Amino acid sequence: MKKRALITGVTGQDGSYLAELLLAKGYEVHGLIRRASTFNTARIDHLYVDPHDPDAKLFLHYGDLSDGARLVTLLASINPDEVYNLAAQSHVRVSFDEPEHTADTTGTGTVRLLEAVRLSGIETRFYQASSSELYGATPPPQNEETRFYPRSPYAAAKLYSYWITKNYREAYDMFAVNGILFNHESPRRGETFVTRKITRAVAAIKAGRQEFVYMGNLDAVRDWGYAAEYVEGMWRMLQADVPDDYVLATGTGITVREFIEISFGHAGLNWEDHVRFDERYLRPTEVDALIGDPSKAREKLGWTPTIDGRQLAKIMVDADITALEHAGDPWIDTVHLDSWGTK
Ligand code: NAP
Ligand code: F7E
Repeated sequence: MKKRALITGVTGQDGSYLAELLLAKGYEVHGLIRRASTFNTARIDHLYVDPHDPDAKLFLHYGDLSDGARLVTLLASINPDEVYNLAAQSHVRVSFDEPEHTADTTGTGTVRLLEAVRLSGIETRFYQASSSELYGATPPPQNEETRFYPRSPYAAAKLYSYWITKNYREAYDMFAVNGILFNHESPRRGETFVTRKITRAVAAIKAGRQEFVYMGNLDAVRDWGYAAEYVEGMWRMLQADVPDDYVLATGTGITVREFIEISFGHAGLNWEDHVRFDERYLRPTEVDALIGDPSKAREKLGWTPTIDGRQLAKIMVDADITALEHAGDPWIDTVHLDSWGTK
């Protein structure tokens, strides 16, 4: 029997890789998309087949995590075997500017979706996109037992989502799990997250289109992994015999400065000639260091990442240089699932 999945946030970085993975596994995939005045489906356009085509396996539905009634009717009509809640206002710095909106989508949105599962009466497995930001001020290494100490409106909203997911598991015997994912990146990463901001700047500087890039705190340490590998971990969590929460991380941390050095160096540039400081990129409260311990996922799910931040910097620089050379092509992705570890 073909399985059916619903992905919220299907137009995002992770949603696009997860849709690819599930389609490759033979799933029928449904994605929630937001109505916008311009198209917002660039990351999944290569997967889309006209729904009139009998081979169509990806179906998109308008909806929003702020609209609970819509979520109930959608879930009842799709009746998915698996629900992946990836939708969120996911930018930490932006969450300080829009705390209430962030609480509504990144926090309350999760309980709307869980309630929609419960009220529609369907039997489904539920994945919640939790985050290493939950650990915030607690020093590394961080694992499933580490104390949470959120340091932003984003992290506080994700903390609510973490606990409400656990509560629905215990209260209603739902197969509902939290994937506590450390930063994961790719050539599809949103352009304002630090890695992609850096690698796009490197490509533009290399091409002579830009001279400087303005950055905030270069001392922050992050455990950067590769998004295509992390969606495999999400899927594995929903295939387990019992619902549980897992950390996904590489176990290796580097500073923003080192990511910059590697990225510029890979393109034959000296970063100190091009990187300038702008305090607007600082956060009112910063998360100094996140380095995850993925032992539990390795032992119980057999999940092992192969690409760390140093390799990612080079993969992303190459992809952005190629994208710029082919400017006009909306989406150039040099890294696919079948080439893990080869770049
Ligand atoms: P992303 O690229 O920012 O994608 C977010 C997705 O959520 C987009 O599809 C966006 O739609 C959608 N969305 C935002 N608000 C929505 C709303 N109110 N209703 C419906 N959809 C909405 O994020 P990502 O990097 O793929 O991350 C996926 C999830 O994992 C997020 O929940 C994020 O917080 C979490 N997470 C990410 C990381 C990481 O390092 N990437 C680590 C830990 C946890 P539009 O395309 O229309 O904007
Ligand atoms: O910042 C520093 C910044 O915005 C990383 C989200 O996916 O991962 C992500 O959150 C670090 C921070 O990601 C700039 O201060 C310096 O210390 O790429 P980021 P994030 O805040 O770690 C977690 C796990 C999530 O769950 C989130 O959804 O880089 N930094 N200068 C900068 N950051 C940005 N964005 N821009 C700068 O110019």
